[in-house]
Amino acid sequence: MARRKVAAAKPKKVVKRIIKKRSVRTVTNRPAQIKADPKVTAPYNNEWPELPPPSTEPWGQAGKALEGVRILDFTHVQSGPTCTQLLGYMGAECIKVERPGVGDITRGQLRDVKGADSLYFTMLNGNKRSITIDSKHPKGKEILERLIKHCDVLVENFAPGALDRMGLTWDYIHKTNPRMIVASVKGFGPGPYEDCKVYENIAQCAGGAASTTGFREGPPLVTGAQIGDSGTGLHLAFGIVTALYQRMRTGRGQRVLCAMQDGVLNLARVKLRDQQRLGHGPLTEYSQYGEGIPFGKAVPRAGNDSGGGQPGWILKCKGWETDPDAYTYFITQAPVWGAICDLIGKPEWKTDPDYATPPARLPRLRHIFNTIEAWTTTMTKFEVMEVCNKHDIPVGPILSMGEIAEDESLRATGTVVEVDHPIRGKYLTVGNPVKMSDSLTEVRRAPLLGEHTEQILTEALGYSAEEYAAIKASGAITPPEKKETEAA
Ligand code: CAO
Repeated sequence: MARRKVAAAKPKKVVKRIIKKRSVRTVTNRPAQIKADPKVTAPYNNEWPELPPPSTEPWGQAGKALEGVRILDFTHVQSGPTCTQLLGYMGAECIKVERPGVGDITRGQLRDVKGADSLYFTMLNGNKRSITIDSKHPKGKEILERLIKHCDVLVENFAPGALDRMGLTWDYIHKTNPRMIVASVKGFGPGPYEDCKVYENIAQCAGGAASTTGFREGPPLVTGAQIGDSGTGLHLAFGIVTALYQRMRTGRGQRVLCAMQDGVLNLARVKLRDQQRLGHGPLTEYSQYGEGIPFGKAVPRAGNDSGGGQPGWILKCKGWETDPDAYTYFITQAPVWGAICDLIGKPEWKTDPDYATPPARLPRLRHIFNTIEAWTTTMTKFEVMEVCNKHDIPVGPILSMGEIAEDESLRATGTVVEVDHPIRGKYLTVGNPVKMSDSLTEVRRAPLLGEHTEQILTEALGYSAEEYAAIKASGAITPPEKKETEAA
């Protein structure tokens, strides 16, 4: 709106140029009939007349963001399931296909309650229905064909080539349903490693995160945040939603590929930034610089140094001797340096040329943080937070998972959600980290193996009761009969 007003105030020639420039950037693929109607004076961008008028429903009651989108969820372990769970949180209908009798391998991994699906599985597969299908059985293939026609997106993270070996090649899928989007997570993109199987930590290593994590004197470290799996799942979800948006114009699906190496590198991009900066001199904000230790050819591990331009470090707080998480992250942000000096009892540092400016402080960071730590150890991490916040000093307590599980505000916002499960009972899961004012998230428990097989076959895919009975008898949706010796 504001941009339009500015354009209207300019002389005609200039206006023309602005419109031309803008159309090149945003309107390239728009069908010819979609043109702004000069008669329409609605106070919104009316270059999209195919959109309905703005809803007058109360916020949150106009449906969910991805309502109507059907996902054929062929995912397992972590990366793929994170992606489809997020789409499910946004309102997409997720049909999870699992191998009869076996299911997603994580159902049985790291089990804490005997006979119940693990938290590994239940925390990654909420808001989905489960159907068991043997994808290599002829009848199973027939059901999958119906599912491909029924759904909008197929999401998978099998080992390279596994989907093709099931007969579900891109050509076959595209021919069967040209609107279908096929989204995949693989360990590596095309290249020397494309056929490799990959798990989380391999991706953290190959994506550059591990070599830049940890302490200089120690080995490379992986992080607890699952940036390879959940991080790539998140990237894939973004790709899928974008492909759905493009499909509105083109009418056709496309392939979306997220390699875990690429996803990790995307999250570690500031380290590739530093790699290039190294060519122009030492990385002055790294503590190593202040300690007079020369840099090598590649970005070193920087311990708890802040990744940005404002130096930071993890400091002990009261109780650190017995509580492994009694620490705070402390950032000596330049604009609040004066307040920091006053709080820690060093007002003279505000004018001392050795401490007054950020460049002067760089070679003394270790001493500065030791001095601040002498102050933070007199308070708990929460007291440090309270005192510093009053002065706009950026600090953050190191929260343990125990503290996060109990955090009332995270529960209130739906970031941590308690879910009830028929076998394991109540468990905590992470809800939707993305909050939308008009698409509210309901978190539903993970399905039991094959819980919705009959429902999906008969209600969604239209098989009659007789056909369902025949499918069941064929062995396509049930575990293979155990041989006598196996059963014994
Ligand atoms: N019916 C019949 N067969 C099925 C089936 C079904 N419903 N679902 C799966 N299968 C089969 C597959 O077709 C495959 O068989 P073939 O190898 O004979 O073609 C087989 O099960 C195993 O699939 P897989 O190779 O993907 O599984 P794996 O346990 O050996 O490997 C993993 C797991 C994660 C290493 C691999 O899938 C992978 O590299 N995926 C891509 C990267 C990724 O997502 N990694 C992150 C995982 S989370 O840490």
